[in-house]
Amino acid sequence: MRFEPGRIAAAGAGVAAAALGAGAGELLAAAIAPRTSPFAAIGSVLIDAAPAWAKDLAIALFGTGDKVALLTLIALVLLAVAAVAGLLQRRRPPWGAVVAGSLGVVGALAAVTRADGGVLAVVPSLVAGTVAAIVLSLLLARARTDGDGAAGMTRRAFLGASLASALAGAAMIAWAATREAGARSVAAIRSALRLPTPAAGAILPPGSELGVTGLAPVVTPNDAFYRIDTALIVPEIDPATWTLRVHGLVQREIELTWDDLLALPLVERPVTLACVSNEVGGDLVGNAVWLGHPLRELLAQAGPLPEADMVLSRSQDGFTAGTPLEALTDDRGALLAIGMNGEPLPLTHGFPVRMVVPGLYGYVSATKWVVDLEVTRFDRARAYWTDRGWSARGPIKLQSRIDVPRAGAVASGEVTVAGVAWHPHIGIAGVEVQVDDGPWEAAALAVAISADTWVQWSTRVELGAGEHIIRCRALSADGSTQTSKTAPPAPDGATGWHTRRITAA
Ligand SMILES: Nc1nc2c(c(=O)[nH]1)N[C@H]1C(S)=C(S)[C@@H](COP(=O)(O)O)O[C@H]1N2
Ligand SMILES: [Mo]
Repeated sequence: MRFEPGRIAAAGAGVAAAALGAGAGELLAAAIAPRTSPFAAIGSVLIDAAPAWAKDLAIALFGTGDKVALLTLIALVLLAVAAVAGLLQRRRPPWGAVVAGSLGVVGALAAVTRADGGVLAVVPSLVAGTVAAIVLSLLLARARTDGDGAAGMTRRAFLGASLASALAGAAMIAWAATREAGARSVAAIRSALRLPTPAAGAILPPGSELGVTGLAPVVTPNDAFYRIDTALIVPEIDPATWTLRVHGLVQREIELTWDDLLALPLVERPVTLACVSNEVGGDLVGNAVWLGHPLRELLAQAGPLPEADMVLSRSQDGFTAGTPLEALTDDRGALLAIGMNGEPLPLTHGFPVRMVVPGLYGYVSATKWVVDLEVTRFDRARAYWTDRGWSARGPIKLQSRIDVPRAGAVASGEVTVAGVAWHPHIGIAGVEVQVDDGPWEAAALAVAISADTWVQWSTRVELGAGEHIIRCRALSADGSTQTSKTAPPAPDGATGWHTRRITAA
């Protein structure tokens, strides 16, 4: 008997067809190039189009799981649209198939707009849409009026075909995802790399690490270092194919290969990196020992023209940052970095090459996977985040944070209060701590590694039983005191005093 699918069956057929289409698309993307994945293309477009508040919300809600959350959201929207396509195809063929097919067009459009897209990037999405449209029309094919209904299916065949499509689609997506995670050829190249030993190794002075339990270590291990970027799929760049072009307002263009870079003098410098999105008390800040070639020397080779005042750095995946030329040519030691804490840069932190500029927030300076430096002017070029309302200049603001004790209960009596303070490129002169509304008392500072790094601090306070409020504020080497005035991260960095509410028992 020919089966007339009801609404639920039709919606299910839509989902099954979309799953098979998506599976075919992801499979093909895995075969052509991971960066042509329809999901990733749509996700990347959404990330770039999202307003700042949505980005902040996603980071607040999901932290570094924000990307998984986004992919899940896209999958859910896709499933909903697919179910609607199924319903539509049942009532008004071929419009359901048209909707299913147009999902592929959306993916293809997203893919071509990517900086690293290329023409081939549309193929997986178009195939996905075509497969979904065909499978949906086949599943919901109506009996031809001139025949005996042979074009239709029995209930058993319909359910079997739908289930098989859905399972095959899911299996292909899973295969593509594990392949993406498993191939990791660039990860293997990275593991095998041995970086040259720098002429000037970084020296961590004794006394820079206080060793207080619960206090952020003075050098942040790579796997604990915060990660912020717009890359849904981490760029995988083989150093053998990496080049950096230095061009624009320069006397001589430069094209640098990985081997060229390794042959240049390398230095090691501890530098604290901070994200402009870091809330007061937040952990989007870390300190690492970076190995690299001074950008100042590289730019001197190129010879910036007198009218230049900005360097627009570009990553392989199209992110841009606009850095004041002066910050790259003065004596602060901005680096074209290849190493982080004695290892090649981790893939998520910019492998093989990134920028590190003491004193500037990451969004205006710390381009990961960097492939292009255009010497230009602030009145001519705009960068990724300045285009989205963030300040064009991004000096890191004076900040301090209490790490110990964390919010909650402590035993009353003498209590250790400890944290970190930073004003990169300027330096920290002191930290003061206040309990309830008492006087500000100076905390003891650890030995500073340099003005470019954060400094640990620690003190002991007397807490009687009951509720207490502990505040800290940093004193800068420039004579200023951390402001109590609160400001949100946008457009140029949060301010205010970090406060912990503690109950002593
Ligand atoms: N290619 C690329 N580089 C980037 C970004 C990005 O989105 N893409 N984000 C910047 C921002 S906002 C910050 S705070 C730092 C973070 O560097 P990390 O992830 O190594 O901590 O990278 C910067 N470099
Ligand atoms: Mo950032």
